[in-house]
Amino acid sequence: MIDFTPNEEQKALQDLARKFSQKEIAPVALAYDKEPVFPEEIIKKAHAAGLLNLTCPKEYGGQGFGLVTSSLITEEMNVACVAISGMLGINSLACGPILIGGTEEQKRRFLLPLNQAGKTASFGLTEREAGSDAGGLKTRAKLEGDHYVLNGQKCFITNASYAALYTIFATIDPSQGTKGICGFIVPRESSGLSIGKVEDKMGQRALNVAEVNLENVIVPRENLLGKEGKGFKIAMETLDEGRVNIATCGVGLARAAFEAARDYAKKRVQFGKPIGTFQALNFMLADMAAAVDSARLLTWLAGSMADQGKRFSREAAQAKFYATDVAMRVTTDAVQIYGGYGYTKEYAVEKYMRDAKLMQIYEGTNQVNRIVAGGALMRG
Ligand code: COS
Repeated sequence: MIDFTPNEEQKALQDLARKFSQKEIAPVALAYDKEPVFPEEIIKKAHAAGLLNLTCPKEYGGQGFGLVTSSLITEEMNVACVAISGMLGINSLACGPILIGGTEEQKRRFLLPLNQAGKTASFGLTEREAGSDAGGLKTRAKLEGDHYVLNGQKCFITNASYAALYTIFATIDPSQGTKGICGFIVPRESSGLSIGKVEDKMGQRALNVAEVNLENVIVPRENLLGKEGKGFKIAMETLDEGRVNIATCGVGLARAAFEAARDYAKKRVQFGKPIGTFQALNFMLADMAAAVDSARLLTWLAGSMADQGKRFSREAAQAKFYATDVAMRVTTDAVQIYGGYGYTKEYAVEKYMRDAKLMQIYEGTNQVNRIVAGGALMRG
């Protein structure tokens, strides 16, 4: 029997997340969009409410939830604001490499204090010349005695300005391609690490995205994740989970846009009738609702495979590209249903549409995610 009904614990968590996000996030979402600042107070409150580090095991200071439960919670947060929720959820991506490739000692030493203090981290893979082609990264790591020396630059790094630690990917030998890549835990206070340009973005404006400069950064040998050359696989496995999270963000955002458009279409009267009763718009709303529901089901499928310990790269990739394409389409349709008002800053739907665009680009463009899903189909 297949049951899509959340259990009692999941319902309580969903309810907690809904109440939290409607009280703490939704009222300030537009203000943060206008004037982006680090949502420190919201992070503190989310930490106190048990809404941070959802999938990190309890022994390392997380909540120990599976990906499906995490998705139920995260959807509620993203209905309120994807950018602020992105800042709250960043540790699942940033700390993923430590959970996947780290030793017990590394997990206790780095994750426990970070999570207990409610601090945030960053995931450093992307570079100017290595975006979709992550295996072509140029940041160098050179072993010198008991430490590595890192040199290079990372770009488009979420939460870079505020992270307490970074998981950084660098190569010990570019001629080895993906097999030369290593993952490192780099604390913020490491000398030679500095933050470069902060991006001024079209949407998701409260999501801090910046460059990280690495100039002769000394990283102790014990901060290497796994063995030398295993970094690329660690990064890819981290992105599998990250893509389920982004799919969830897409579902949350699409739901917010659909609900706003539906409510508006019930109230807005033209030609003597609510506009939602005209078939042209009524069919649009029906398509939007079906798209949100189907994106959610694909996301839960990927999450449930992960929770069962199965390989879920294909399902994660297809959920990511599908749900975020849905978010783009549904937010665009929401603006259309609002008409001229939808294009103004008076209503949230114009923010939704700007926020949606980034989702089709980050954690692997939707074209790259189709490569991942399509490749798996041909192999499998
Ligand atoms: N899990 C485990 N291993 C994986 C994996 C995964 N999800 N994906 C790839 N690998 C392994 C492959 O099996 C291969 O191993 P072997 O060499 O032992 O056979 C190795 O990693 C290299 O894989 P591949 O040949 O597919 O690498 P490519 O250089 O062709 O890159 C893509 C593949 C394009 C999928 C990858 O570079 C990618 O995901 N790019 C986008 C990066 C991204 O999402 N950036 C966003 C950063 S956060 S905003």
